[in-house]
Amino acid sequence: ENEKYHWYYEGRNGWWKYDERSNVDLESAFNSNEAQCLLLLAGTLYVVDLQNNIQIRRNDPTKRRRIKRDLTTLPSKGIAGIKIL
Ligand code: V3L
Repeated sequence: ENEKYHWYYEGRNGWWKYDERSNVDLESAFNSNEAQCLLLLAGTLYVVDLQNNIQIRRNDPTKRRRIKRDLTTLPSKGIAGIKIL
């Protein structure tokens, strides 16, 4: 699909796009007005808090990142840790 919006998580100096599967889950949770969305990212469980726009590692809540839903055309570092060259 060519969706207008995508979900992003914060990197060191810019934003990464979520992988497509996670993006679908986040869109679904967002459109259903759910408070949270649970994601399995590279074998690690994260809670995405959609009210405060943060992603939190479930087994270590000190590990958190800002997230945002923004235009798909936004310049980003890449997708889920895969860099755009
Ligand atoms: N999707 C994919 N990997 C993730 C995600 C996610 N939503 N969240 C965390 N990780 P933490 P720079 C990121 C990875 O938050 O140079 C990037 O994708 C995370 O990967 O402490 O700082 C890059 O691969 C990290 O490797 O739980 O911008 C990498 O950081 C690991 O999970 C470097 O990006 C621990 O993250």
